[in-house]
Amino acid sequence: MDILAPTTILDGLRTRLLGQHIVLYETIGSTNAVAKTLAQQGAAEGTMVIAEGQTAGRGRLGRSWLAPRGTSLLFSLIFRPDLPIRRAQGLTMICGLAIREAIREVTGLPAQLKWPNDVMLRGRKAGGILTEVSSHGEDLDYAVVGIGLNVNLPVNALPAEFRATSISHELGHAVSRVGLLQVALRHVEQRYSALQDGKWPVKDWAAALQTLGQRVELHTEQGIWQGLATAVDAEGALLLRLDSGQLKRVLVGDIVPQGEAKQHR
Ligand code: BT5
Repeated sequence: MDILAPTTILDGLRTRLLGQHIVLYETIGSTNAVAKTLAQQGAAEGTMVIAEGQTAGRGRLGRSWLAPRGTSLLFSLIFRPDLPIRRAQGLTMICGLAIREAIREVTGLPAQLKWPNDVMLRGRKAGGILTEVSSHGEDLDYAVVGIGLNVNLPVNALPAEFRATSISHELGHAVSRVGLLQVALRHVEQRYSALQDGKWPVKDWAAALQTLGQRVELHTEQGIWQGLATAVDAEGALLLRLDSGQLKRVLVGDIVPQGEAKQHR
């Protein structure tokens, strides 16, 4: 098992901003919760909170993120972007794209993304992204993007109904979490600086989504719909063509390939 330590992470990191200030825990409730507190207290953009284990790792909509200690990358980044709040999904997009690129670069595995926030390997979930924001009126004050990635994790350590996988499971051997993290942070930084220069990532994101063009079942708090996932709009909402022909726009939900719906939750 490789050990996460600020000195080894900083050694060869080669970013200007991201991860230059590291707050590391052996075990913490949730790195997102800590990062939000630090952001409220004025922590610098690029600050990274990272942990070997979490006791209250969170997903979206009150769900949990599970990761046996020492097996995963569990980290949260603080951003202070010049963006309206309705564009916050752009941060989820760039981080998803960067993680996908890092996995491809370091392992050669053809990682994909799944709308809205999953990192996928061979059709199974290997990682998730949780973006939490604080705003001043229409504008973002700060955003915390939390990333959980199953790196060196035996798949049977997680409940079967998660339909999860990990990098080591797909590769057949362990990889260096520090090396993967460094590459990921470099890619996030490149994409973040493009975003700050006004390059909106939705086109790249849509191209990386395995979801588009599939018939899916979409679960939302308002109900369940079936249809064809046709596109995403600029804000990252999914456009679903219902069987009735109506086009439905959804910002928050979970999408499951048809036939797998019952195993999902
Ligand atoms: C997510 O939520 O996928 C976002 C997960 C973000 C976790 C990171 S870890 C570092 C940072 N600090 C935090 O506290 N959180 C972030 P969602 O789309 O709601 O998916 C959650 C669902 O994924 C759960 O209900 C399970 O079904 C499944 N799940 C939980 N742990 C998993 C794992 N290790 N691998 C694959 N699936 C998992």
